[in-house]
Amino acid sequence: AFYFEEPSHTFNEYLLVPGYSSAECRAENVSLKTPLVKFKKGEEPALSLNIPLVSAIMQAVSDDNMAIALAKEGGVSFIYGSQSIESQAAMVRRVKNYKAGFVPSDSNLSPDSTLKDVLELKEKTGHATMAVTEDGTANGKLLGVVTGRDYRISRLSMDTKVSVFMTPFEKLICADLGTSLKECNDMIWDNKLNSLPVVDAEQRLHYFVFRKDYENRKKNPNELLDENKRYIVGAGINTRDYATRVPALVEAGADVLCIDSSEGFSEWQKLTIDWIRENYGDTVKVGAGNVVDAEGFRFLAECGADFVKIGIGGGSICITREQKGIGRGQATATIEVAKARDEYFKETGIYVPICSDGGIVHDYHMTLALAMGSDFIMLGRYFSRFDESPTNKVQINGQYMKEYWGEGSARARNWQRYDMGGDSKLSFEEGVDSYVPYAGSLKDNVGLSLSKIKHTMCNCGALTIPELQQKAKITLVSATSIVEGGAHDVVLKDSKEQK
Ligand code: MZP
Repeated sequence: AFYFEEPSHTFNEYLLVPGYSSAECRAENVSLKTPLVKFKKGEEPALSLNIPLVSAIMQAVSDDNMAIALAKEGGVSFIYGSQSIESQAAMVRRVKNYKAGFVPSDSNLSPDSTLKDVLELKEKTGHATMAVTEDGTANGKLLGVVTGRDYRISRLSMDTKVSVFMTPFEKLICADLGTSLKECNDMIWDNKLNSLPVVDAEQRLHYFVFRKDYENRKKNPNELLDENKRYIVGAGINTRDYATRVPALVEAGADVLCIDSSEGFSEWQKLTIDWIRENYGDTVKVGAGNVVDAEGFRFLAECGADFVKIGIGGGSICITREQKGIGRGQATATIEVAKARDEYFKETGIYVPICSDGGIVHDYHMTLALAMGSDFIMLGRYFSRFDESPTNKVQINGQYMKEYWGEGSARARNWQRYDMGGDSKLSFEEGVDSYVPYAGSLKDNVGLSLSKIKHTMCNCGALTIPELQQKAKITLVSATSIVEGGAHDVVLKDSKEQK
C-alpha cells in the first residue's frame, strides 16, 4: 500500500495569519470574481462567477427557486439531478424564463398568463397557492406566484405587498392592504391568523392586489446574467443516463453541467465527458468529480473536465467515511489538488478551476478554502437553512428548522451518485436525513458571509482571490488553541452557561 506521509486535516484545524494591509485594502475594493470553467493562458473563461459560491447538487438544496436567488447574488446553483429528466429540465427552463418583474411558477405559465391560469394550474398540480396580478383581478397580467408545495414564498420579493393570502390549509386570509409577503409568511408560521378575517373562497379572484414594489426592486450589482439578460444556471448529471439527460438540459438552457458523483476518479466519468465532447465539442461546459488527490485531478483534467470538484466524506450529512472507510480531510485534499491544478497549468497553459465541495461549517472556512487554492466553493448545509431552499420549515422544541438530507440517504435514493456499474439501486446508505436551524433569507446570510470573507482578505492584504491564494499565510493550530479561539473562561449572558 501507499502511505501518505502527513495526516489529512479539516478546515477547522487551520487559521490565517494576517499579512500587511495597505490603506487600499478595504472591503469595498475587494473583487470576488472567479472562473467557473477552464480557460487558456491569456484568455478569459467562458463563464465566471461574481461570488465564489455554488449550491450543492442536492434535492434539499438546489431547485429553480434557489437558483434564481443565488444568481441574483452572483453565484450559481446546480439543479439536482436525482429527479426525472423532464422535471429537472423544467426547473432549468424556469430559471432561464425568469425576468425581473415576472416569474412564472411553471413552464406552462407565460407573461401573458392570468390569475385564472394559475388557479387552473393549482387545481391540476396542487402547487401554486397565490398569485399577484397587475390590477388585482383574475384577468390582470400575472406578476408572480407563491408556490405551495411546502408553503414557501418563492416567486416574489418578500417586500411585495398583498392584501389577501392563502394559508397552507387553503384558507384565504384578508390582511390589511399593504401587508408584505414576509409579514404574511410570519403570520402563518407564528399562527397569528385567528384575528384576521377569512375571505370566502368564491371571492378569491377579486382580492389579489399588489403594489408595484416588486418592479421597483433594487438591482444587485453582482447579479449573474448571461446573454439575453437571463440568469446563469447549472445542472447535475450522472454517468448512466447522460445520453438523454444532457440533450434535455442543454435544450432547456443549462449554462453548465456537473457530473455528480461521490467518487469521480473513474472510467465512468471519462465515458460521460467523451460522449459530451463527441456530441457537443466544447460548447457544453461540464465539471467532474469528486476527487481528493493530485492523481484524481490530473485524470479528470486530462479527460477534458471544465472544472474539478474536491471532497469525499466531508459533507455534513455524509457517512461515507464510516460506511466505506474512504475519504480525506477536506483542507488537505484542497491543498493537494490546488498544487496539481497549478502544475497542470504550468505544463499545458490550461487553467482548470477547482471547487472545494462540502464540509464548510463556519464562514471563515470559506476564506480558508479559497486561500488554499479553491476557485469556488460548493455548499449544501449552508444553503439548506435559507427561505429559498426547497425543504419544509418545521418547528422543533420551539425552534424553526429546515429539513436537510443527503443524496445517499434512503430518502433521496440517488443511487446514480454512488454508481460503480451493476444493479440500479442504492446498496446501502451513505447519507443521513436531518434538520438544520432555519437561518432566514439567502440574501442576508450570503451578504454577511461575503462581508466576512472580504474583511479577512483585507487582513491578508489581498483584493482578489488569486492575490489571496498567493499572499495567504496559513498555520495549523493545536486542539488547545481551537478552544482559545472561541469565547472562553467567561459566563455568557445569553446562555448562563460557563464557557
Ligand atoms: P455540506 O455543505 O452539507 O457539508 O456538504 C454538501 C456536499 O456533501 C454535497 O455537495 C455533496 O458533495 C455531498 N453529499 C451530498 N449527499 C451526500 C450523502 O448523502 C453527500 N452522503 O456526501
